[in-house]
Amino acid sequence: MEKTLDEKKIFAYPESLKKTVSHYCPGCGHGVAHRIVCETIDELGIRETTVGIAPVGCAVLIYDYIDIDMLEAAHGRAPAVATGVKRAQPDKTVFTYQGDGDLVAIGTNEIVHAANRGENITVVFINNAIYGMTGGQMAPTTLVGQKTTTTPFGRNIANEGYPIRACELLSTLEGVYYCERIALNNVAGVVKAKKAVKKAFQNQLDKKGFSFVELLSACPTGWSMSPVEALDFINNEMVKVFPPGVFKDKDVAK
Ligand SMILES: Cc1ncc(C[n+]2csc(CCOP(=O)(O)OP(=O)(O)O)c2C)c(N)n1
Ligand code: SF4
Repeated sequence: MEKTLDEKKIFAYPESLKKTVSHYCPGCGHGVAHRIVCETIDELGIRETTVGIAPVGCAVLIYDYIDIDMLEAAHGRAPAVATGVKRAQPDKTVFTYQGDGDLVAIGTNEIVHAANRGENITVVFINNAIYGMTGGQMAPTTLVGQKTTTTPFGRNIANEGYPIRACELLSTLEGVYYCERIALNNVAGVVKAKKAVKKAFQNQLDKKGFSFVELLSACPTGWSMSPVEALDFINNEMVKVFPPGVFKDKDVAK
């Protein structure tokens, strides 16, 4: 049967997303997040002028999946590399794509200072509450009581402290223009995430400043869950600690 116009739009394959097999596990949130970034780049018509900075973590191979210019940064250093690229080539649209181990563990210093400087870059932060790539160790975002390979009895506040909330932390900084968190666990979340990522890129094109989007993302392998259980975990547990919402939007504050 001939597809309707809406169906054609939904099923259209983003030009920027390479047609290749990915290494991500079944049910992993990275694939959905990649597609959201690619649709955004295509819709804004910035494929030839965008530079992405890849993280270290499961998304280290993002440059194999997104058909744009990309650079690889050392673990956690993507905001510093993005700063350099953007300052050297201000006409380029520059974004980082980072996991929670990358962004709020080894790279905490980098993200805080890039945000505080108000760099006109876009950050897509994938919070899956664990170190996925290296075998499911505790991340700063691991929930209290959550079992990981380094907290086999569950994260214990007395030993490991509390989960770090990146949006709450960064939104206190004057340099941040826009900061939003979305749960990537159902269709409504995917639609909201697309809107937020597009806004974060558009802000940069409009020279508004530092824009940050956090996506709560499933890691079924690291969490030892099925893909469906992992989506439920986001819905039932993660959002309690990391509530979705807009933490800062200077457009609205005006
Ligand atoms: C300097 C340095 N330290 C440690 C590592 C090992 N390492 C690779 S990925 C990673 C954690 C990645 O976790 P996250 O950023 O949450 O991404 P995910 O794999 O969950 O998507 C670590 C510690 C490294 N590659 N480089
Ligand atoms: S380990 Fe987790 S984050 Fe990494 S590819 Fe698998 S599901 Fe995705």
